[in-house]
Amino acid sequence: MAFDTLPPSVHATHIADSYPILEVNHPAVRARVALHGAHLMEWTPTGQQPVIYLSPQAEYREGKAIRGGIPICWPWFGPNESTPDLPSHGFARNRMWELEAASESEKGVALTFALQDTPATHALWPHPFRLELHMKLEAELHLALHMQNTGSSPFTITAALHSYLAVGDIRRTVVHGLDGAEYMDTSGPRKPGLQQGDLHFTGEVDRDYMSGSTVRVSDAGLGRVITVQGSGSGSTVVWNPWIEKAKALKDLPDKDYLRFVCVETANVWRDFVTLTPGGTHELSATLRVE
Ligand code: TA6
Repeated sequence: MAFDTLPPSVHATHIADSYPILEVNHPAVRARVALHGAHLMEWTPTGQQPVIYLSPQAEYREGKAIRGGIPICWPWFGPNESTPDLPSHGFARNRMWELEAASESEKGVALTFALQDTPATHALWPHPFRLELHMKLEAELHLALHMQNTGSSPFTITAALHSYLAVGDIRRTVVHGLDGAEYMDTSGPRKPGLQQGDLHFTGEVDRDYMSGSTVRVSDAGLGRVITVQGSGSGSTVVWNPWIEKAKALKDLPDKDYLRFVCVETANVWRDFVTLTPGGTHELSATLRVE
């Protein structure tokens, strides 16, 4: 849709050359979304501090994923298993999406973005597809990634809504809701494990959990709890890079590993999704803060 027909609370601007973003200034919520990746950069319900972490060193150029926010990992999560040279976490987060719809109500703003296959995506992955990302930016945040196989042969995907949740201090942050879940530790050579009790952070954590249960992130630093409730998902990824891996990420300040935890509503590991021709799947997440 044309940017000159946006509802009054939504404003289009550029954060860098050829890099449009939408800014939402609504009585219930402030938010920013990049067309690149349909990438949510900010979600701040009125009366709260930003709920989503965004790196002050994030780079804004086509083909480079924004560090922080909520990257859309699709059609594969992590390294591509058969061709490791392909971009990590797929290509959906590295391409310009179309804005298809924007509306507002007294509760907030709704935006719909779309991405379809092109010759450039076929060079990376040979399947016709259509993605729609439906975003509700309100006192709660709702993201629904709708995927469709528009081709004539089946394909299999893995995916994640890679939410970077802002916390006051990772060392005083606890993730609840994964007790008893089987996980694959991917911080080094893959190692299976079983979560016992709540998850505390005393070093790097990079785990794919076989659990689609609601997760609560309690953050003693900012004195709040963020709830992540998924649907269409049987897996959850939790990541914090800790000291050494944070230092290796050029687009992240060294100390900012203290300021976020990724809790990602996912379809990963054994929870992959196969779409037959015409088939659809929806992966969605609702975030609340209290
Ligand atoms: O979700 C966890 C993870 O897959 C980690 O292994 C870590 O590398 C992170 O995502 C960030 O990946 P990126 O490609 O954005 O640097």
